[in-house]
Amino acid sequence: MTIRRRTLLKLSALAGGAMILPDVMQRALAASNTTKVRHAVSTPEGKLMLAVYARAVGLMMKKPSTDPLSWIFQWYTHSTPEDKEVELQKVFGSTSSPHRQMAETMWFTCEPHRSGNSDAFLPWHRMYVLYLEQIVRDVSGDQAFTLPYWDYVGPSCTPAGQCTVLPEEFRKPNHPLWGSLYRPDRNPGVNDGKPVDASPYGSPLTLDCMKSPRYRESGSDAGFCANLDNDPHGVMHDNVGDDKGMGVIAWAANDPIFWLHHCNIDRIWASWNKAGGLNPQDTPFTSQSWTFSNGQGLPVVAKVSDVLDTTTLASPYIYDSYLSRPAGSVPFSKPLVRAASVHAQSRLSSGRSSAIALTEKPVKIALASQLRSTSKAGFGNALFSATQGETLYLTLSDISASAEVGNSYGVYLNLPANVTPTPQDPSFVGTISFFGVGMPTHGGHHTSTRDISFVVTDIVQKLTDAKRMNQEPTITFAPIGKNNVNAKPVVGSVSLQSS
Ligand SMILES: [Cu+2]
Repeated sequence: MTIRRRTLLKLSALAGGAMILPDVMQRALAASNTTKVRHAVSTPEGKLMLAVYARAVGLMMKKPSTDPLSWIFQWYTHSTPEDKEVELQKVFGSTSSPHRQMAETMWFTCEPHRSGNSDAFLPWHRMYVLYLEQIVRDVSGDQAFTLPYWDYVGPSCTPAGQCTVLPEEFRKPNHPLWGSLYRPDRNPGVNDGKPVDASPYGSPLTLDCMKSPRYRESGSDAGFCANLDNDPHGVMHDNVGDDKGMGVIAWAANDPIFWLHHCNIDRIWASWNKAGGLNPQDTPFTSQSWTFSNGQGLPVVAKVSDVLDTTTLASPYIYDSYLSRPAGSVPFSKPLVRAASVHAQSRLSSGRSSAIALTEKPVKIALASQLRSTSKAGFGNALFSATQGETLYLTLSDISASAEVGNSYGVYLNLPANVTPTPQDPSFVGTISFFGVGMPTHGGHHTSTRDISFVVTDIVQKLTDAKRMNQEPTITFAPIGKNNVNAKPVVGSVSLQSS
């Protein structure tokens, strides 16, 4: 103590009377609003945080469901397993209380999936994770806690081949500490340590969403937010959970891995911003707000404009590492997309609708184009000479379902008839996740649709070189895992465009 006081006096003298505190003391004084660091769960720091999380989850699971700090209350904030009114009645009966009022306001507010307000996907989940993190701090009594993230994609994903294995702490049902992180409702093999992206239940996780230069849909590009919502977000949900777990909206947030997954989704957003991606600034977007519970169980209203930058929040945070955009990314500097020139499009067949119904078997459709390919050059070369170095997009619009599908579909370009669809095939383009598509909205039967896009310039080049692009293209949709046959998954339209 003496030493510290002396140091302080000396520093004050040096600064000519101005108060300068040694770093240690400054940090102590500013503890409440110091920038905190979120760590990968695979690091020693991340493991320490995971132990705090596991203890807090166990405590939250013991709290009554009427308590905003309980596990169920937080899970239901995302979505209720049954109709919201039914669940409110089950938990609160017909009595009115401040907590019931909070539940009425907060439950089932996963805005993007509930209403189809897809731009809100990232800010709503940033808030959801942020307040859960505060609750864990208060429930555990550890104010230094930060939520670890599951680093399952990208070059920092380590150890190679193992980073898509569900961390072992989530797979120990009878362990006194880690048991709270276990859930049985996961796809076959996931709780045995099989990589979640492996066939037949899993699909590859990518950072292809970061190739998008805009947050929102723009021309042929469905935008960073919608593409991220699909892959790796939705694909990971489908990879991990079954229809009483991560695979469907209603149950997803009951699995403790949900939060580490969404922490990584938040990191991908922060990484895209760091690389130069701009968030929308219009008032209809930035003024949206939702209610959450703080660490004391009191309601707080969070506004989108407050959470667009993690470093300027009331409780700022950064990540221990960020991701770079993958090869083939569309430059941010590229001017806003003009009316895209359409080169191939799924054509109305004899019926009135061009919608493509997906089934439990692979479905193949042909794209029709006005582009005339000479037999010598082939379609691929004709396409390249017509588009002159522009980016080629495969855009899937109006993806819908009449109920939650519970799995994904692999998308293939010009897959030869005799070839079995696997993600290792050069025709593999990416994955459509139906996570969150086909969920009935609260109080109604409306289902939201989704648009997604893939940058396919490199794939078209590879297929052209391999002479797989000689004819007008075909698209194959192959199911991954087991789907809900009653869900009627549909892709409204498909187009291959340049912009
Ligand atoms: Cu999610």
